[in-house]
Amino acid sequence: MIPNPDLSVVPVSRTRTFEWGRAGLNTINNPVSSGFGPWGVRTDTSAMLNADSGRVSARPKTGTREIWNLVNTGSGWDHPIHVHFEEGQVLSRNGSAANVPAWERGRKDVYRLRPAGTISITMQFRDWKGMFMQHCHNTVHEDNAMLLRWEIDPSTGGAVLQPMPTPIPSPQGVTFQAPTEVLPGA
Ligand SMILES: [Cu+2]
Repeated sequence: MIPNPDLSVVPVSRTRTFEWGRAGLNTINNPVSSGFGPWGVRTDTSAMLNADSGRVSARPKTGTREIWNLVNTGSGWDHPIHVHFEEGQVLSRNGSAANVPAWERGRKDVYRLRPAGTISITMQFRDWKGMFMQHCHNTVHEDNAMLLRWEIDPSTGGAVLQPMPTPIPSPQGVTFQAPTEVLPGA
């Protein structure tokens, strides 16, 4: 295995917290773009929200590094959280780096979130721009709204259209519409 990239040389521009649990609600209620619970994700101080592909929940800036705290608010499930398209490294489990075994210290994009546990990860948003998602990879959860959209904000560099239109699939093909909601402070 090659050594990990040394992310400690990149300043942390922001820390976000994503809580994964039940009792999600939907603020958009678009029957095409919305998912409906009971599972959901709380982003920082937002409500516990069901998925909606029209909602942008986080907008990290190109080239910056962030720390994301993933929190399991329940005690009955493991949630394997998959963050699309950018690799990360695990900093700590339940607040301590000593809780991260050697086999979990490599470059990762799925993070096992244990019951009632917390895992802190760090990523630098590098080459890939645009619309991404993160979700629990338990099918019964990702299909029941434990999924959110995030988008790399190119305002510090990069030439992409912003914001990306939301794809709306149908049997007749895909149409696009403007994002429905951007969470305050995203
Ligand atoms: Cu899950």
